[in-house]
Order: sequence, then C-alpha cells, then structure tokens
Amino acid sequence: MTRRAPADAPTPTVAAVTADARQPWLDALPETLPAEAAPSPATPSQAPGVPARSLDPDAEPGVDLDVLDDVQRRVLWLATRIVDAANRERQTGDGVKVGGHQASSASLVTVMTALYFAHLDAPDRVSVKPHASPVFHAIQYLLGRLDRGYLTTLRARGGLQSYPSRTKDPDEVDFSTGSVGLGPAAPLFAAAVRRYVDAHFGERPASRFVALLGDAELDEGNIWEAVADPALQGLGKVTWVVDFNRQSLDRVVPGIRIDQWRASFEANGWHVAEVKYGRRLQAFFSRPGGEALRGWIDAMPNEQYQSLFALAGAELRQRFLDGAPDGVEALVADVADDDLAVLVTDLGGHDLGAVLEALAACDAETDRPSVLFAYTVKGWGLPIAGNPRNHSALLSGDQVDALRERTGLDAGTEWDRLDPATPAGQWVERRARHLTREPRTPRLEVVVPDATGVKVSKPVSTQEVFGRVLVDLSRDAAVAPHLVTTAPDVATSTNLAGFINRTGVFSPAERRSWNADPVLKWAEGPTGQHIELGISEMNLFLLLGQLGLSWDHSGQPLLPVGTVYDPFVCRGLDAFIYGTYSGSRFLVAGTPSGVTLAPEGGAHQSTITASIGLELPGVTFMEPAYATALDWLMCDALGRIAAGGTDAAGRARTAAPHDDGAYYVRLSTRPVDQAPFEAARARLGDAVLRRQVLAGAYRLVDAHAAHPELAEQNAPVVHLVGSGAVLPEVIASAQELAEEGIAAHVVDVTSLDRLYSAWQRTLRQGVRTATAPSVPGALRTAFGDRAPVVTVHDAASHAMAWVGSALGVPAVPLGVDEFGQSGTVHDLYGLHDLLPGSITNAALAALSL
Ligand SMILES: Cc1ncc(C[n+]2csc(CCOP(=O)(O)OP(=O)(O)O)c2C)c(N)n1
Ligand SMILES: [Mg+2]
Repeated sequence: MTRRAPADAPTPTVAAVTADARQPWLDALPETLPAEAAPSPATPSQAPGVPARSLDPDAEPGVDLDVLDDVQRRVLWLATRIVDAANRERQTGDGVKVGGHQASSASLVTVMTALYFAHLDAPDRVSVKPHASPVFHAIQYLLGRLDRGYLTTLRARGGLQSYPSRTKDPDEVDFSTGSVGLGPAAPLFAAAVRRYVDAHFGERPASRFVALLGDAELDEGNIWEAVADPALQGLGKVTWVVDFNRQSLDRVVPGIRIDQWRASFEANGWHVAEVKYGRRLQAFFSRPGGEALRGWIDAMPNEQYQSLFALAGAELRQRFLDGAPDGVEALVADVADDDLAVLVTDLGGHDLGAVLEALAACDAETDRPSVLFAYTVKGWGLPIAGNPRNHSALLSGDQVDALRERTGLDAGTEWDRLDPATPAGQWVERRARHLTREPRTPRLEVVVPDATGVKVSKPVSTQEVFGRVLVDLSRDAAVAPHLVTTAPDVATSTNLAGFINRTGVFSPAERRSWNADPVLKWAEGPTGQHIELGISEMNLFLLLGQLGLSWDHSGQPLLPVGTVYDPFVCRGLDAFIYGTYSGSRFLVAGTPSGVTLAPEGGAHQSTITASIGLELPGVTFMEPAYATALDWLMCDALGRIAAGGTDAAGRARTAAPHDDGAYYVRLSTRPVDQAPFEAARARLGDAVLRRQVLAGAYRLVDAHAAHPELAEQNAPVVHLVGSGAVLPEVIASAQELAEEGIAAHVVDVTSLDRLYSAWQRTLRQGVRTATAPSVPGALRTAFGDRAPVVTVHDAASHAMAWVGSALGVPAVPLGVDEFGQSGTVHDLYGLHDLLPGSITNAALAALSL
C-alpha cells in the first residue's frame, strides 16, 4: 500500500531528502577507525561513572549497555514504524496527510531509552517533547503498558494522539505536550507543587521531574519566565534534557547558541551540563594533538556541521576541513573517508553510557534545577539523519524494509515485544516492575460547605466578596489546609490580602520579615498557603495547572485558587488552555474586569474574556453580580474540585466535561447594592434560588410581581438579561420601562457558560436524534414568558448575543465592542450604550423587531 497524499503535498519526499544521507546504522559502524579512536577494550559495555549493576533493577539496579543498546534499537524501530504504519497503511479517504515525526523521534531514542530503561524510578515524572510521542508509546508498549493494537493507530480516532496527551492517550502520560515551551515548563511547576505538598502534608517518596525538550523550544518566552521566577528557584529534583539536534522545523538553527543558553540558565541559578561527544570522538581527542579536533568542532557553526550529514567521501572531508585551523587536516589524515563521517557525527546524546553518567551528575545537584544539553542527530539511525528538511520527512517503504531487516525483524515479528528469553527482554520486564506506580485519586475527602454565609449590608463588589469567602473558608478546619492561592504580583490588589494575613506566604524556608505592615502580614515560611509569583500570567496558569494535578504528581489533591487582572487572562491564555487540556482543576478569578475598572483605561479593561471563558472547553465561566451568588458559586466550584471528577464511590464521573474542570469567575471592583438580590431571595427562597444561580440564571426582578398592574393590563413583556457588574443599570432600565407601561423582567445570568452548555446539550440531542430540541430547563425557569430580549454585558456584546436564538425571540445585544479609555463608570457605560436610557431604547427596539 502506498501513502495517500495529494500530488502536491508539501512534505519533502523521502527520496528527495535521503538521496545523499550518510548516517550509518549503529552496528554498521566501520571497524577501521584508527586504533586510538576505537572504543577502549577496558570499557566494553559499561557506562562510565555509572556503577556496574546486575540485571535486577530491584536488587541494587545495574545496567548493561549492550542490553540497553538492544532495547534502543527496538525502540527506534517501533517509533519509526508507528509513524510509518499511520502514513503508508491507513486508508483515510480524505486526502489529508496523516503525518508524524520520525526524525524528531529518532533524535531522542537514546536519551529516552536511558531514562526509562535505566534511570527512572516509579515516582518520577517525565514531560516528553511533542514530536517524540512515538518513542514514548513504543517504550510504553515494550514495558507492557500499551496494547499492541494501538501501535497502528497513531493519529487515528481513539488511537495514539499525535502529541502526548494526559486526557486522550490510552497509556499513562505524565504531562501533555504540543504547544512547544509549555510542556517542558510543566514539570518545573510540578516540582514546585511537590515542594509545597511536602512542606504541608509531609514528605512523600521523592520524585524527579524530568523534561525532554527540543532545542528550538528554548526560543519560547514562557521558558524564560519560568526559569527566572523566584518561586521556582532551588528545585533540585528537576532535570531538563535538551534534545540538542541544532534543527528546528524550518532550518538548521543558525550560528552556535550553546553559550547563550548556558549563560542564561546559569544566570538564573541552574546547573548546566552537556553530553556532547560520543566515545569515539572522546577517544580521538585523547590522541596526541587530538584536542585541536575538539576545538575545531566546537567552533564550527551549526550550518556547516549539519551540512556534513548530506556528504560522503572526499566531499565530506573537504567540507569538514573548510576553515579548519592548521593541524586538523593532518590529524584526521589517517582516518578513512567513510570513517571520518562516522567519527565527526559521533555525538554524546547517542552514547547511552555518557547520557546515564550525565543524568547521574544532574541528580547530584540537589539544590538547583539542572539542564542537560544532549547533543543529538535529528533522524539518528535513519537515512534522513541530519537533513535540514527532515522535520516531517517520512521513510519510504524500501527504507523501512531495510531498517526492519537491520533490526533483525521480519514481517511476522516486526511488532513483537522483546523476546523474554533474551537479556533485553528480561531487563525490560524488570524495569516494568520497577516503574509500577502507586494508585492515586483526584478525590479529596473533604466536605466543602454549600456557602460561607457571607454577610453584607451595604453595596459591595464581587472582588471584595471573593476575598471574604476565602477568608471564611480558611476558618473551616477541614477545608482550610487544602486551600492554596497564587497570583502574579496582584495578590493584594485582587483581595487576597485577608487570606494571606491568615495563612501566610509560602517559602521553602522561614524568611525574615523586614517591614512590619499593620494591614498586611506578609509572613513567609514553609506553612504559608499563598504562592507569590513574579508578574507572569503564563506562570500563574502553569502553576495553577500543576496545583490542580497535584493529586497525580504528588499524591495530594489540593484546592487551588488563583487571581489575575482579567484583561491579562489573555496573556496567560495558552497556559490556561494547556492546564485545562491536561485535565487540571482549579478556580481562577479574573478581577477586576470590564470597563468598571473605569479610571484605569483601555489597557486594563477586558472585553473578550467572557467569550474566552464561555468557549474554553474544560472551563466553567461564571460572572455573578451579588455576594451570595458568588459565595454559592465559589463553594460549589471548590466542592466539585474536591470531588475530583469522581462520584461518591470514587468512580470517574461521566458528567459533561464542560463542567468538570477548572472554574473561572469574572469579577469587578464596582460596589453593587445587594437589595435586589435579597428581594429575589425572599421571593424564591434559598433552595430554589441557589439551584438557579448554580444552573446559570434566575429572574432577579419579576415585572409582574413588582408591578401587578402591568400584568393586569396585559402590558408588552421584554426580558432584560444582564450579567455581572452592569446589573444596576439593567434594574434601573426595567423601572423606566415599567413607567412606560412595559413589563421588563430582569434575568441575572450568573454563568453564561452553563446556560449556553444547557442550550447546546438540548440542541445536540435534537441534531443527533433528529427530533425537535426543547428550550433547556435552566433557560425556561429563568425566562418563563416568551418575550424579546436585550442582553447587557460589560464585555463584548457577542458573548451573550446567542440568548435570543436560544429562546427563539428577537434580541438586541449590548456590550463593549471597542477598546476602552479612562473615565468614570458612568462615562464609560454611556460611551458603550450600557446606561439605563440606552437599555430602555434597546428594549423598545427589541419589541419592534
Ligand atoms: C507554540 C508552538 N509553536 C509552533 C509549533 C510548531 N512546531 C512544532 S515542532 C517545531 C520545531 C521544534 O524544533 P525543536 O524544538 O528543536 O524540536 P526537534 O523536532 O528538532 O526535536 C515547531 C515550530 C508548536 N508545536 N508549538
Ligand atoms: Mg531541534
């Protein structure tokens, strides 16, 4: 069968990228290297610096490099073949290339073999570079954790995901990856969470947090925000292994970047290690004068070095010596042309012993994170090795056949696990036992109360209530220990000060306080429950993401709460998405939000965030206006986080995924009169009102109850639908309309998201069963009568514009669709048609539609 792709598919054909490739297969390495360059007989198969060990990893683990080498050959084969099968043997029928990354995978085969089959222990956690997912799955398969049937399902529905996914892959992925930069940062945050958990709940078996990242991932800014953050300093159990193949997607990375990277990591307190040269080159360097060769390879720009992979014979020698200092030519004069190719591309990232030794050296650094630059070859062991266009190149059928044969397999055995009768097969079985993990549960056996009963008499803002609810919860002996808050330098301006006063700020060691502040007690020490970050919203969401997965990586569920200025949710959005895609559960408050942050101006006023909250899967977006509604919503959200997506018996709940992840409340600093809510409470009763608030909407003002004469007169009816801080204007407009003989009910939407999801569920049900959809219960209860609507939102008007469609009535959506500017709330509401007069006019327009 041949791969189905359009004739003009942009992927380089294998023939095109491999015509001149010269990467010999491992065991085809020529024997004709000069004696000094050949591996010393004294170091046959044992990792230097790694203790000699038996084949029993449970009894003083030992490692035999020949055995590991057998394993890595099989890993390379399977990873390559997984991508190959997906592309050459699957009939997709849609003309779309399946894709996959054989070269990026091959690049990490040695490092990942060393890790999984010699280095890791069960409690360790690993983030795998997105394009190495085939290597990960091949390893899981060899360890007996993935059924054979999955090996031919890469990128197929229900099969292996293109990039490692915690929530979608059939095997146990520690960290999702895909959006480069975020995956490697995640274990750093997970390690910070472990440090927190150990300090608060007692030390658990130590875990090492490892990230395997591509060298081009270091260009992502979030990497450096994480590396620099004071909250992430001193994490000794973290090792990042950079797959230093000097190639990105498009090109050979220009110049030489190692010095820049090294200096940047070191400046941030990291330990920097390298595994640069393989044993052949190292042996050569130790010849008399051999150091000159090292100097020349070190000085050679990436472009020149990488170009060697496409050359052979005299041509390769000529290119290699182009620009070389005196002496180098003579030094390699006695190396045959073919051997020279092998010698100069002998990089340490493909030397199992050197990799293990370097990993051990990183472990020895116990008080700071380590980064290990493993020099590798993109496409190592494959005919596409080192080719600048190999990023998504695929081997041809003939090339795959040749690789299969070289691996000692045939069509009948190609998908087999390692033979348990062989040392490699036995070793792998033992490693599988060694890596077996303890079970964990996301469920926290704590009852979060339905409400804290926050009391308010005068107008109050939702942001203030948010802070008070947290303080109240910090007095609940069962809940309090599990609460942990975090903010990117906005804790005090988002009302976390009360919580911080009670619980303190987390620091691994006690820190002396130099300023006694009568209002804010900023006491830092190991018992603190607030984690303060530098100003990086990316870091906020990366930390929240990992706090919400602490049950998995640290065996301790938590109740994480974060705060961020609402407009800057966008700044951390990719990390927000990353966390929720990973299945993390936390509560985040975007506050203050909208144009009620009036004097602050356009740069601080959020408009599109309600839409973001509404549309993000795995996030429930909520925007209450009143204290008690927020109290109920927060307690309910924390209760759901505690339940961990499981039912009372601890089984995974099958609830709609939309309501089974993170919670996002959009808040304001605008004080709002609570009397209308109390009136609704008196009318509906707590139980009914709470149910409706949690479902997403309730009738705040019932025009017929407030103005019975309008009902009697059969007055025209309209629904004014508001969400959040703009409710006072909506209520005032309803009053104006009543005076004009129009019955305007006011609906307070507490969760646009839940309302929309309810509508979508009934619609989808209708679509799937070809039946007429009904108006969902939550909408029916809140709206009752069929009447035109005006939606009013201190956010983009689009976010609520669907309400008319859901009810099947004319609608006029009002909102903020321009960038903001400084002013008073009144000024800005006037500017955006959110004052009562405009709402009244909109109602009249809706009635006339
Ligand atoms: C945020 C983001 N931007 C762009 C991409 C597309 N992309 C995927 S891999 C890649 C290059 C990666 O190079 P490197 O990290 O060196 O990995 P290699 O394949 O060389 O191991 C790019 C640009 C992505 N996945 N994520
Ligand atoms: Mg690369």
